[in-house]
Amino acid sequence: MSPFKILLCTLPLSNTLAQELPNVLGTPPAKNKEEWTQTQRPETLELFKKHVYGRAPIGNPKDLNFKVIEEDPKAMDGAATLKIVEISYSGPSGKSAFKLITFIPNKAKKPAPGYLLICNRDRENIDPTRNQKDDFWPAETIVSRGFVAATFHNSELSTDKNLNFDNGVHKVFDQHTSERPGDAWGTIAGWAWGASRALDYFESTSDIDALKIGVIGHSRGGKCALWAGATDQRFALTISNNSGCTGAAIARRKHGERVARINKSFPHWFCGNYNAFNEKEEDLPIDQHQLIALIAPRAVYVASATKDDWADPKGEFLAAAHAEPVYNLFGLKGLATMEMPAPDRPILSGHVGYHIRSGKHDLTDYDWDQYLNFGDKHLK
Ligand code: GTR
Repeated sequence: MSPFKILLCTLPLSNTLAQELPNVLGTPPAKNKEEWTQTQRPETLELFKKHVYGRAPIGNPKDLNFKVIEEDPKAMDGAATLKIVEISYSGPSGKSAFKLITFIPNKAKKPAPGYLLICNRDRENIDPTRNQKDDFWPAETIVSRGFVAATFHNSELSTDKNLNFDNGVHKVFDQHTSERPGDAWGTIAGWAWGASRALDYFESTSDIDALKIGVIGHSRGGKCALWAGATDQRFALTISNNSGCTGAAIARRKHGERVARINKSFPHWFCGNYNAFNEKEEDLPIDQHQLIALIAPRAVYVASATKDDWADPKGEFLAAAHAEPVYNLFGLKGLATMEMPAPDRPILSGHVGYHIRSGKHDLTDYDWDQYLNFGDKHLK
């Protein structure tokens, strides 16, 4: 075995890790849910905004507009109504828009609960004509289970190579000064902003229940779903599929993708201030278990895959597990275990769900099955 492998095997176990992690309850630790909600939660959120994801310059813009541009009441052989909605907005540097695809189950009682997928893969994965189908977004299955299947493509909010922040939400709202503020939002926060605007649309329509929406993303989309769930408390459920570094994985484990590497490969995903922690994860004022805690008392699901070492499955599990004290403040059970389950043995009983699927970095039917089962409990 190489020395590198030995090091990985002796990474901190959960007990020692707890001592190394910032206290999930904040400083001083919140003693009850009121203290958490009024003081430590806002402080924790602020630390993530300032040092990691950046600050969104605007919430819901005054001129946000929804326009149904396509409608088919007999989509999916009559099982669903398809509505494609153009969500448009303007700001100091112009205007922009993105398309929200929604399939509303015709048989379900209205307003219906649903899943909002932040799509970061090719558009074929979210084909509204359904000529192309992929496990990444099993819209027919979601509908058959009584849920709205909704999605948008992240690039319509900000392209994945928006290095100069010159398109989408960044073009419209950013200051465009010669020096970009260190806490200016990155593209992950820009996509999360789009998820919140989709939720604004759900609030405006009578067939979708805005209070019963699960926001879900895979990988970079999973990082984004977690940030959306943390910043927008209207999301009833947040699902992180293989989100890895600066998603669910504990940064201090320094396992798989690390802060320096992600900042180098994707300098536009997070805010400039995040670079201060390159090779210095232990200096971060927060760690990712606190991102999950920000979602409490709402439901959250974290999923890993056995062949996805780059995303550090154990670190993803531990972040979910170490959010527990905040759920307990609300009298709720989070994951309620410090023991990582065997592959394909989902933990679905509390307000925090987890599984590690056999296989590679991907969003599959197996993953969706667990999310739909979890949604049956938390969204219906
Ligand atoms: C990788 C990146 C990961 C993950 C992944 C993805 O290249 O290192 O953080 O986000 O891309 O989005 O598929």
